[in-house]
Amino acid sequence: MRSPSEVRLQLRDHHPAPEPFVAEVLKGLRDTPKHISPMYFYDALGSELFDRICELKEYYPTRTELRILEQHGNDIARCIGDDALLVEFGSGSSMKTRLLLDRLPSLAAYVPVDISRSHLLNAAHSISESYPHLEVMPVCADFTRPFMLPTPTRTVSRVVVFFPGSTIGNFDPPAALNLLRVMRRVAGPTGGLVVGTDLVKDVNVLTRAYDDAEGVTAAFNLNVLRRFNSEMGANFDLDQFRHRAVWNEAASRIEMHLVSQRQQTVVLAGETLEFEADEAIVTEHCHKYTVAGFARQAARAGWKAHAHWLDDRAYFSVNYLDAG
Ligand code: AVI
Repeated sequence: MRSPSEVRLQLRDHHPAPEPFVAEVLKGLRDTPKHISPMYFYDALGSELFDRICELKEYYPTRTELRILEQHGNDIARCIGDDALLVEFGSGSSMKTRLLLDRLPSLAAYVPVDISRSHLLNAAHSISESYPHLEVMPVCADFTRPFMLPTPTRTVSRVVVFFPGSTIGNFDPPAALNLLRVMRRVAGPTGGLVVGTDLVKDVNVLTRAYDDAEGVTAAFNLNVLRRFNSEMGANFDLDQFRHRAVWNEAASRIEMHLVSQRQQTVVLAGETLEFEADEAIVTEHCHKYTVAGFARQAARAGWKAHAHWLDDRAYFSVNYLDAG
Protein backbone atom coordinates (compact mmCIF):
# COMPACT_ATOMS: atom_id res chain seq x y z
CA MET A 1 0.00 0.00 0.00
CA ARG A 2 1.27 3.53 -0.78
CA SER A 3 2.03 5.92 2.08
CA PRO A 4 -0.06 9.14 2.35
CA SER A 5 2.81 11.23 0.97
CA GLU A 6 2.99 9.00 -2.08
CA VAL A 7 -0.69 9.40 -2.80
CA ARG A 8 -1.04 12.22 -5.32
CA LEU A 9 -4.48 13.68 -5.81
CA GLN A 10 -5.28 16.43 -8.22
CA LEU A 11 -8.12 18.57 -6.89
CA ARG A 12 -10.53 20.05 -9.46
CA ASP A 13 -11.47 23.27 -7.74
CA HIS A 14 -14.58 25.06 -9.02
CA HIS A 15 -14.11 27.68 -6.28
CA PRO A 16 -17.69 27.56 -4.97
CA ALA A 17 -18.77 31.08 -4.01
CA PRO A 18 -18.42 31.83 -0.28
CA GLU A 19 -21.76 31.86 1.53
CA PRO A 20 -23.54 35.25 1.46
CA PHE A 21 -23.72 34.66 5.20
CA VAL A 22 -24.95 37.82 6.99
CA ALA A 23 -27.21 39.18 4.23
CA GLU A 24 -28.89 35.81 3.73
CA VAL A 25 -29.38 35.17 7.44
CA LEU A 26 -30.91 38.64 7.96
CA LYS A 27 -33.23 38.17 4.97
CA GLY A 28 -34.53 34.87 6.38
CA LEU A 29 -34.98 36.30 9.88
CA ARG A 30 -37.03 39.20 8.47
CA ASP A 31 -39.35 36.86 6.59
CA THR A 32 -42.64 35.43 7.90
CA PRO A 33 -42.26 32.82 9.22
CA LYS A 34 -38.63 33.42 10.15
CA HIS A 35 -36.28 30.85 8.61
CA ILE A 36 -32.59 30.09 8.08
CA SER A 37 -30.79 27.62 5.83
CA PRO A 38 -29.80 24.27 7.42
CA MET A 39 -26.37 24.63 5.81
CA TYR A 40 -25.43 26.92 8.74
CA PHE A 41 -25.61 23.94 11.13
CA TYR A 42 -22.31 22.54 9.97
CA ASP A 43 -19.47 24.46 11.58
CA ALA A 44 -16.88 22.32 13.48
CA LEU A 45 -19.11 21.87 16.57
CA GLY A 46 -22.25 21.37 14.47
CA SER A 47 -20.53 18.64 12.43
CA GLU A 48 -19.42 16.95 15.67
CA LEU A 49 -22.98 17.11 17.03
CA PHE A 50 -24.32 15.69 13.76
CA ASP A 51 -21.90 12.74 14.08
CA ARG A 52 -23.31 12.16 17.59
CA ILE A 53 -26.88 12.33 16.22
CA CYS A 54 -26.01 9.53 13.78
CA GLU A 55 -25.07 7.32 16.78
CA LEU A 56 -28.28 7.98 18.77
CA LYS A 57 -30.64 5.08 19.27
CA GLU A 58 -33.59 7.28 18.22
CA TYR A 59 -31.88 8.38 14.97
CA TYR A 60 -32.38 5.30 12.80
CA PRO A 61 -31.57 6.67 9.25
CA THR A 62 -27.76 6.34 9.28
CA ARG A 63 -27.54 2.82 10.67
CA THR A 64 -30.54 1.65 8.64
CA GLU A 65 -29.06 2.87 5.37
CA LEU A 66 -25.70 1.31 6.25
CA ARG A 67 -27.44 -2.03 6.87
CA ILE A 68 -29.22 -1.82 3.49
CA LEU A 69 -25.93 -1.02 1.73
CA GLU A 70 -24.27 -3.97 3.50
CA GLN A 71 -27.09 -6.43 2.82
CA HIS A 72 -27.80 -5.43 -0.76
CA GLY A 73 -24.42 -4.06 -1.80
CA ASN A 74 -23.86 -6.82 -4.34
CA ASP A 75 -27.19 -6.13 -6.07
CA ILE A 76 -26.50 -2.39 -6.07
CA ALA A 77 -23.02 -3.02 -7.51
CA ARG A 78 -24.59 -5.18 -10.25
CA CYS A 79 -26.89 -2.27 -11.19
CA ILE A 80 -23.88 0.08 -11.33
CA GLY A 81 -22.03 -2.40 -13.56
CA ASP A 82 -18.40 -2.66 -14.69
CA ASP A 83 -16.12 0.27 -15.55
CA ALA A 84 -18.47 2.96 -14.23
CA LEU A 85 -17.48 6.43 -13.01
CA LEU A 86 -18.94 6.83 -9.51
CA VAL A 87 -19.71 10.48 -8.64
CA GLU A 88 -20.67 11.12 -5.02
CA PHE A 89 -22.62 14.31 -4.29
CA GLY A 90 -21.79 15.84 -0.86
CA SER A 91 -19.23 13.10 -0.20
CA GLY A 92 -18.19 14.30 3.31
CA SER A 93 -16.14 11.49 4.88
CA SER A 94 -17.03 9.04 2.04
CA MET A 95 -17.76 6.49 4.79
CA LYS A 96 -20.77 4.81 3.12
CA THR A 97 -19.00 4.78 -0.23
CA ARG A 98 -16.60 2.13 1.02
CA LEU A 99 -19.45 -0.37 1.11
CA LEU A 100 -19.87 0.14 -2.65
CA LEU A 101 -16.16 0.43 -3.49
CA ASP A 102 -15.52 -2.95 -1.81
CA ARG A 103 -17.90 -4.49 -4.33
CA LEU A 104 -16.82 -2.55 -7.42
CA PRO A 105 -13.30 -3.80 -8.23
CA SER A 106 -13.55 -2.67 -11.86
CA LEU A 107 -14.72 0.89 -11.17
CA ALA A 108 -13.11 3.30 -13.71
CA ALA A 109 -12.73 6.11 -11.14
CA TYR A 110 -14.31 7.67 -8.05
CA VAL A 111 -15.24 11.40 -8.05
CA PRO A 112 -16.12 12.75 -4.58
CA VAL A 113 -17.80 16.19 -4.82
CA ASP A 114 -18.02 18.45 -1.79
CA ILE A 115 -18.12 22.16 -1.01
CA SER A 116 -15.75 21.74 1.97
CA ARG A 117 -12.23 21.60 0.49
CA SER A 118 -10.53 20.28 3.66
CA HIS A 119 -13.10 17.50 4.27
CA LEU A 120 -12.93 16.55 0.60
CA LEU A 121 -9.14 16.27 0.49
CA ASN A 122 -8.92 14.30 3.75
CA ALA A 123 -11.56 11.84 2.59
CA ALA A 124 -10.02 11.54 -0.90
CA HIS A 125 -6.59 10.76 0.59
CA SER A 126 -8.04 8.18 2.92
CA ILE A 127 -9.99 6.46 0.08
CA SER A 128 -6.93 6.57 -2.14
CA GLU A 129 -4.86 4.84 0.54
CA SER A 130 -7.45 2.12 1.11
CA TYR A 131 -8.04 1.53 -2.64
CA PRO A 132 -4.59 2.08 -4.18
CA HIS A 133 -5.62 0.93 -7.66
CA LEU A 134 -8.61 3.25 -7.85
CA GLU A 135 -8.31 6.64 -9.55
CA VAL A 136 -9.76 9.18 -7.07
CA MET A 137 -10.58 12.57 -8.60
CA PRO A 138 -11.93 15.03 -5.99
CA VAL A 139 -14.02 17.99 -7.18
CA CYS A 140 -14.61 20.99 -4.90
CA ALA A 141 -17.96 22.41 -6.01
CA ASP A 142 -21.46 23.39 -4.94
CA PHE A 143 -23.23 20.27 -6.17
CA THR A 144 -26.60 22.04 -6.52
CA ARG A 145 -25.20 23.77 -9.64
CA PRO A 146 -23.99 22.01 -12.80
CA PHE A 147 -20.23 21.31 -12.79
CA MET A 148 -17.74 19.66 -15.18
CA LEU A 149 -16.68 16.10 -14.51
CA PRO A 150 -12.95 15.29 -14.68
CA THR A 151 -11.81 12.86 -17.38
CA PRO A 152 -10.39 9.65 -15.91
CA THR A 153 -7.47 7.77 -17.38
CA ARG A 154 -9.56 4.67 -18.03
CA THR A 155 -12.48 4.36 -20.45
CA VAL A 156 -15.81 4.87 -18.68
CA SER A 157 -18.86 2.72 -19.44
CA ARG A 158 -21.34 5.02 -17.65
CA VAL A 159 -21.59 7.69 -14.99
CA VAL A 160 -23.43 6.77 -11.78
CA VAL A 161 -24.29 9.42 -9.17
CA PHE A 162 -24.29 8.34 -5.50
CA PHE A 163 -26.27 10.46 -3.00
CA PRO A 164 -26.72 8.61 0.30
CA GLY A 165 -27.90 9.87 3.70
CA SER A 166 -31.44 11.00 2.76
CA THR A 167 -29.99 14.49 2.31
CA ILE A 168 -32.38 14.84 -0.65
CA GLY A 169 -35.05 15.16 2.09
CA ASN A 170 -33.53 18.45 3.29
CA PHE A 171 -34.42 20.07 -0.04
CA ASP A 172 -37.93 21.46 -0.53
CA PRO A 173 -39.71 19.87 -3.54
CA PRO A 174 -38.70 22.49 -6.18
CA ALA A 175 -35.07 22.44 -4.98
CA ALA A 176 -35.08 18.60 -4.85
CA LEU A 177 -36.37 18.56 -8.43
CA ASN A 178 -33.64 20.96 -9.49
CA LEU A 179 -30.99 18.80 -7.79
CA LEU A 180 -32.33 15.64 -9.46
CA ARG A 181 -32.07 17.49 -12.80
CA VAL A 182 -28.45 18.49 -12.08
CA MET A 183 -27.70 14.84 -11.27
CA ARG A 184 -29.40 13.74 -14.48
CA ARG A 185 -27.25 16.18 -16.47
CA VAL A 186 -24.07 14.96 -14.75
CA ALA A 187 -24.99 11.29 -15.33
CA GLY A 188 -25.84 11.84 -19.01
CA PRO A 189 -28.16 9.74 -21.18
CA THR A 190 -26.81 6.32 -20.13
CA GLY A 191 -26.12 7.08 -16.47
CA GLY A 192 -27.60 5.94 -13.16
CA LEU A 193 -28.38 7.22 -9.67
CA VAL A 194 -28.11 5.49 -6.29
CA VAL A 195 -29.96 7.61 -3.72
CA GLY A 196 -31.04 7.06 -0.11
CA THR A 197 -34.46 8.33 0.97
CA ASP A 198 -36.04 8.25 4.42
CA LEU A 199 -39.60 6.92 4.33
CA VAL A 200 -42.92 8.03 5.86
CA LYS A 201 -43.59 6.09 9.08
CA ASP A 202 -45.13 6.28 12.55
CA VAL A 203 -45.12 9.93 13.63
CA ASN A 204 -43.71 9.08 17.07
CA VAL A 205 -40.71 7.31 15.56
CA LEU A 206 -40.12 10.33 13.31
CA THR A 207 -40.45 12.99 16.00
CA ARG A 208 -38.22 11.06 18.45
CA ALA A 209 -35.53 10.81 15.75
CA TYR A 210 -35.46 14.63 15.68
CA ASP A 211 -36.00 15.24 19.41
CA ASP A 212 -33.87 12.68 21.26
CA ALA A 213 -33.95 12.11 25.03
CA GLU A 214 -30.33 13.20 25.51
CA GLY A 215 -30.94 16.55 23.82
CA VAL A 216 -28.21 16.15 21.20
CA THR A 217 -30.51 17.30 18.37
CA ALA A 218 -31.60 20.25 20.52
CA ALA A 219 -27.92 21.21 21.00
CA PHE A 220 -27.33 20.77 17.23
CA ASN A 221 -30.26 23.08 16.45
CA LEU A 222 -29.35 25.72 19.06
CA ASN A 223 -25.71 25.68 17.95
CA VAL A 224 -26.71 27.74 14.92
CA LEU A 225 -27.59 30.67 17.23
CA ARG A 226 -24.25 30.26 19.06
CA ARG A 227 -22.59 30.40 15.63
CA PHE A 228 -24.43 33.63 14.75
CA ASN A 229 -23.27 35.10 18.09
CA SER A 230 -19.62 34.28 17.49
CA GLU A 231 -19.45 34.92 13.74
CA MET A 232 -21.89 37.83 13.27
CA GLY A 233 -21.76 39.64 16.55
CA ALA A 234 -25.33 38.58 17.37
CA ASN A 235 -26.60 38.46 20.97
CA PHE A 236 -29.00 35.49 20.97
CA ASP A 237 -29.64 34.26 24.53
CA LEU A 238 -29.61 30.49 23.97
CA ASP A 239 -31.64 29.91 27.15
CA GLN A 240 -34.47 31.93 25.64
CA PHE A 241 -34.93 29.65 22.59
CA ARG A 242 -36.17 26.05 22.67
CA HIS A 243 -35.72 23.25 20.14
CA ARG A 244 -38.92 21.79 18.66
CA ALA A 245 -39.46 19.02 16.08
CA VAL A 246 -42.94 18.84 14.53
CA TRP A 247 -44.47 16.60 11.88
CA ASN A 248 -46.15 18.54 9.05
CA GLU A 249 -48.56 15.98 7.61
CA ALA A 250 -49.62 18.04 4.57
CA ALA A 251 -46.00 18.55 3.47
CA SER A 252 -44.84 15.08 4.65
CA ARG A 253 -41.92 16.49 6.58
CA ILE A 254 -40.41 16.93 10.01
CA GLU A 255 -39.74 20.59 10.69
CA MET A 256 -37.07 21.71 13.11
CA HIS A 257 -37.84 24.98 14.86
CA LEU A 258 -36.20 27.24 17.44
CA VAL A 259 -39.01 28.76 19.49
CA SER A 260 -38.64 32.09 21.26
CA GLN A 261 -39.54 31.64 24.94
CA ARG A 262 -40.67 35.23 25.38
CA GLN A 263 -41.01 38.49 23.53
CA GLN A 264 -37.44 39.63 22.93
CA THR A 265 -35.17 41.75 20.77
CA VAL A 266 -31.98 40.37 19.25
CA VAL A 267 -29.26 42.33 17.49
CA LEU A 268 -27.44 40.71 14.56
CA ALA A 269 -24.78 42.54 12.54
CA GLY A 270 -26.08 45.80 13.98
CA GLU A 271 -29.67 45.11 12.86
CA THR A 272 -32.51 44.72 15.35
CA LEU A 273 -34.80 41.69 15.13
CA GLU A 274 -38.05 41.37 17.11
CA PHE A 275 -39.34 38.01 18.35
CA GLU A 276 -42.83 37.41 19.73
CA ALA A 277 -43.32 34.88 22.54
CA ASP A 278 -43.72 31.41 20.90
CA GLU A 279 -42.53 32.69 17.54
CA ALA A 280 -40.47 30.06 15.70
CA ILE A 281 -37.44 30.21 13.44
CA VAL A 282 -37.70 27.34 10.93
CA THR A 283 -34.20 25.84 10.76
CA GLU A 284 -34.70 22.66 8.73
CA HIS A 285 -37.20 20.64 6.69
CA CYS A 286 -36.70 16.86 6.56
CA HIS A 287 -39.02 15.44 3.90
CA LYS A 288 -40.12 11.83 4.16
CA TYR A 289 -41.01 10.00 0.97
CA THR A 290 -42.87 6.92 -0.13
CA VAL A 291 -41.00 4.75 -2.63
CA ALA A 292 -43.64 5.51 -5.30
CA GLY A 293 -43.72 9.23 -4.46
CA PHE A 294 -39.97 9.52 -4.83
CA ALA A 295 -40.04 7.63 -8.15
CA ARG A 296 -42.68 10.10 -9.41
CA GLN A 297 -40.60 13.10 -8.33
CA ALA A 298 -37.46 11.63 -9.93
CA ALA A 299 -39.36 10.86 -13.16
CA ARG A 300 -40.03 14.60 -13.55
CA ALA A 301 -36.24 15.06 -13.66
CA GLY A 302 -35.75 12.36 -16.31
CA TRP A 303 -35.03 9.35 -14.04
CA LYS A 304 -36.62 5.89 -14.40
CA ALA A 305 -36.92 3.84 -11.17
CA HIS A 306 -35.14 0.51 -11.71
CA ALA A 307 -34.85 -1.10 -8.26
CA HIS A 308 -35.07 -0.27 -4.56
CA TRP A 309 -34.03 -1.98 -1.35
CA LEU A 310 -35.61 -1.60 2.09
CA ASP A 311 -34.77 -2.63 5.65
CA ASP A 312 -37.02 -5.09 7.55
CA ARG A 313 -39.19 -2.30 9.00
CA ALA A 314 -39.42 -0.37 5.70
CA TYR A 315 -38.00 2.71 7.45
CA PHE A 316 -35.55 3.67 4.69
CA SER A 317 -34.98 2.95 1.01
CA VAL A 318 -31.95 2.89 -1.24
CA ASN A 319 -33.08 3.46 -4.82
CA TYR A 320 -31.43 2.75 -8.15
CA LEU A 321 -32.65 4.85 -11.08
CA ASP A 322 -31.63 4.89 -14.73
CA ALA A 323 -31.47 7.96 -16.93
CA GLY A 324 -34.83 7.52 -18.68
C1 AVI B 1 -28.37 15.60 6.96
N1 AVI B 1 -29.78 15.21 7.04
C2 AVI B 1 -30.06 14.08 6.18
C3 AVI B 1 -30.28 15.02 8.42
C4 AVI B 1 -31.79 14.65 8.40
O1 AVI B 1 -32.14 13.67 9.03
O2 AVI B 1 -32.56 15.34 7.72
C5 AVI B 1 -30.06 16.29 9.25
C6 AVI B 1 -30.58 16.18 10.66
N2 AVI B 1 -31.22 17.13 11.28
C7 AVI B 1 -31.52 16.72 12.50
N3 AVI B 1 -31.12 15.51 12.67
C8 AVI B 1 -30.49 15.14 11.52
